[in-house]
Amino acid sequence: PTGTILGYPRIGRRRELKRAVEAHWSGAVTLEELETTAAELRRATRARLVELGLGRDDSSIPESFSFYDQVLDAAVTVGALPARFDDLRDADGQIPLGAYFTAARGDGERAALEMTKWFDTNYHYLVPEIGPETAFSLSSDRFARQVAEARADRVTVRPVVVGPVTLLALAKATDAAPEGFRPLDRLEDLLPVYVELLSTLRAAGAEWVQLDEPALVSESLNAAPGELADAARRAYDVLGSATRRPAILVAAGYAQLSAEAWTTLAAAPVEALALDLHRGAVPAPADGLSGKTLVGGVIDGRNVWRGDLAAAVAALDDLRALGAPVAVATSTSLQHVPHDVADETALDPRLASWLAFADQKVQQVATLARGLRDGRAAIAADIDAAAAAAADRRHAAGVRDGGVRARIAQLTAADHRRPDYELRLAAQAAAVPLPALPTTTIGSFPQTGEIRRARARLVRGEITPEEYDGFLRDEIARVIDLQLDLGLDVLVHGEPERNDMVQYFAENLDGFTVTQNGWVQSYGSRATRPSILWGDVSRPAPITVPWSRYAQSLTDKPVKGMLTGPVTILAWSFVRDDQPLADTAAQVALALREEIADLEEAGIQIIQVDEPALRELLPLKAADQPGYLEWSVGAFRLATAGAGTATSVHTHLCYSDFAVVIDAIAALDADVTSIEAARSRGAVIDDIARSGFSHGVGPGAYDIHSPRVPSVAEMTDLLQRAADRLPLRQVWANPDCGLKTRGYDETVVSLRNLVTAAAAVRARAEATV
Ligand code: THG
Ligand code: ZN
Repeated sequence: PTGTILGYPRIGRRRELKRAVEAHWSGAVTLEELETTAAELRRATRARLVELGLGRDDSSIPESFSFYDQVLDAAVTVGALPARFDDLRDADGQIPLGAYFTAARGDGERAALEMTKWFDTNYHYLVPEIGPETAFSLSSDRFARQVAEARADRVTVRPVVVGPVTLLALAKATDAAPEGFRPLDRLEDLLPVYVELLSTLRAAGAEWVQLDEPALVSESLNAAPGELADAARRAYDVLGSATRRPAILVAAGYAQLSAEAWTTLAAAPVEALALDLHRGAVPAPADGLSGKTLVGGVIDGRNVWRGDLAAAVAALDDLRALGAPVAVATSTSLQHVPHDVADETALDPRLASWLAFADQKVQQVATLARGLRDGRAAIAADIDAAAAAAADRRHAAGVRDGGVRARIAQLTAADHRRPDYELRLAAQAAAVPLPALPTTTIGSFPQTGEIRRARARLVRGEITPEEYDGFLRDEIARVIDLQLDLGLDVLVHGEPERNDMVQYFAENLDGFTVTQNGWVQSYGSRATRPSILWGDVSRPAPITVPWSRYAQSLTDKPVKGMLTGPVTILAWSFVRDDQPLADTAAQVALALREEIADLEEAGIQIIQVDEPALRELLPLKAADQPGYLEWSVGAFRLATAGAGTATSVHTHLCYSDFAVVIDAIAALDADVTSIEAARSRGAVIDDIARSGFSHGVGPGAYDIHSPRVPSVAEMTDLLQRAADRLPLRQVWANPDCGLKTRGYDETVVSLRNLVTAAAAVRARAEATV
C-alpha cells in the first residue's frame, strides 16, 4: 500500500458497538446477535474506508476492530489469560467471546484484568497477567475469521495485532510468579504461537499483517530501551523467518523509536516499518533498509487538527532520502479521535474547516498517497487548501486574545507561591476548626438517572433553564442533608450540574468548543467527548460559584469548592497544537485562579482542585519528563497560589503509583491531597511516609470503582495504618475517588461505615494521648 492508516475507531459513528455490547451484557441481546452487529459495523467501516480513498485490494485497509480492547484481543489469541479464567474455555481449549468479556469485566468469583493507560493517551487497556506457568497456545481464530469475512466482501484487509514484544512489555507477572519474574522472559515461548497465528492469517487470505510495537518507543516501561530492542531482534528474526506468513509491517507509533530499536528493526527480516513522524523525527540512515517499505506516519492520529500537507510532503521526502520505498500513514491508530467532522452540525463552520477527525485524516492520507504516486503537482490544490485553512486559523478572532496574553505576561514567580505551609495550617485551623482525622468525600455524588434525565430534558427544551436550576438546587439540598445526617466533617455540593468534570468547564470557558458526536473510546464500552481547546482561554463569568454559594448557605459546616485542575483539563481535551502546552496550561490556570478568588469572595474556605491526570500526561521519554513536571506543577500553582493563607487548597489524584510522581505532588504544595490507596491495600501509605511528604493526605479508605460496600473493620484497619505511619494531624478520611458512578444504596452505607471507622481511629488516638 502507498497510503494507509494504522487503525480506525471501532465504536461506531453513533456508538453502535457500545449499545450492542452493553445490551448483550444486560441479557437483552444474544452472542449471535452481537456478532452480527459487529460484522455489520466492520463491513460499514470497510466500505467507508474504500469510499474515503483507501484501496480495497492492496491491504491498505486495516482490520482493527475490537469488542473491548486490542491488548486483550492479542492476549486471548495467544491464550495468555490467567488460570482463574481456565474453566471458561471451550472443550477444545479455545477462549470464547463470553470468556473474553469475563476477563475484561470480572464476575462474582473472578477479578477482572487490571486496566491501565495505553502509553500517554486517554485510552485504557487491560493488563495481561503472564507467569512461568502461562501455557501459550493459539486460543482464538477471531483475527483469521475477520480476514476471511472481509475477503468475502472482496476487501483484502491487513489485520492489526499487538506485537509480541509489546504484549509482554505491557503485561504484569501473575500472582503465582516468583519474585523477579518478568513476562518478557517468556518471549521465546510466545513466538511459536505468533508464528502459528501468522500462518492462519495467511491461510485466511491476508497478504499483510500489522504488528503494533509501541513499547519500542517508550522509556517508561519496566524494561530498558536496549532490552526491548534486543527482544525485538529475537522476535522478528523468528517471525520474519516463518515460511507461511503475510508480509509484516511493524508499527511503532506514539513517539520516536529508540535508536536501538530503529537499528534492530531496520535490519530485521520484515517487509515494512511504520514510524511516527508526528511525534518523532526521520531517523538516521541504517543498514538493512533495502527492500523494506518505510511508512511515514505524518498525519497525527491523536489530535483533531487538519494536517499540514506541505510539511507532510517534506517529511516524506526526508524519509525517502533513507533510500527505501516510502508509503504514507497516520502516526498512530485513529482510535484516539472521533469519526467524522461532518457529524458536527452545530460546530462553527470556520472552526470545522480547521479540523480533521478520523474520516478527514483518511482523506488526507489518500491525498498524500496520490502525491507519492503522481508527484506533488498532482495534489497542489489540496496542499494549498490545507495551508489556507491553517492560515485562517492563525488569524481568526479568539485564537489570540490580547487581554489574556497581557495578563500572562505580567505574572511573576510570586504569583506561583503561597505562604509557608505551617503558617497556612495555623490560619486554616483557626478559620475552619476540624476534628482530628476529618472525614470528607472527593466531590461528586451519584449521578442518578433522574439527574441525567433532567439534563436531557433541558437539552431538548422540555424544561426551562429555571426549572433545571430548581431541580439542581433541590438535589444539592438533598446531598447536603444526607452528609449532615452521615456526620461528615467537610461537605460537598455533589456536582449534579456537571456532565463531565472537564466538559463542564470547557462549556463555560472561552477558547473551548464541545462536540455533539465526538466520542472517543476511553476503555471497553465507555467513551468521552473530549472538548476542543482552539483559542486563548478566559473565563467570561463565574462558573461554579453560584452552586457552591448556595450549598454553603444551607449549613454551618464547611462546603468544599470543586474545580478541575489545568493539567487535567488539557489532558482530557484536544489541545491546540500551535503553541507549547505550557502556555495553554497557564491560560487555563489563570481562569481557575479567578474562579478561586470568586469562591473565596462567596465564603468558601476549602477549595479542591482535582488533577487526576497529572500522571497521565507524563511524557514517554525520560528527557521530556522534568520539563513536563515543571510546567504542569507550575500551572497548578498558578491556579491555586492566589488563595488566601486561611483558604485550604485540596487536590485529588486518582492513581496508586504515587511513588513515580511524589516529588511533583509535593511541589503542588496543596494543603491536602487525596489519593487512591485501597486497591494497593495501603501500600501507598508507606510510600508517603517514606517520602517525607508533610502536608495533609487522604489515603482513599475504600475503592469506589467497585459496588462492594467496605466494612467498618477494613476501613478502620486502613486508617489505623495511616495513623500509625503518619502524624495524625496529617491524615484525612475519604473514599478514593468521586462517587458519581455509584448508586445511592451502596454510597450511603459505605460513607456511614467510613465515618464510623474514622471515629474509631480518632477515639483510639485520643485514648493514647
Ligand atoms: N472525564 C474525561 N476524561 C476521562 C475521565 C473523565 N478520562 C479518564 C477517565 N475519566 C476515563 N474514565 C471514564 C469513565 C466513565 C466513562 C468514560 C470514561 C463513561 N462514559 C459514558 C459512556 O461511555 O457511556 C458517557 C458519559 C457521558 O454521557 O458524557 O461512563 O471522567 N473527560
Ligand atoms: Zn479519582
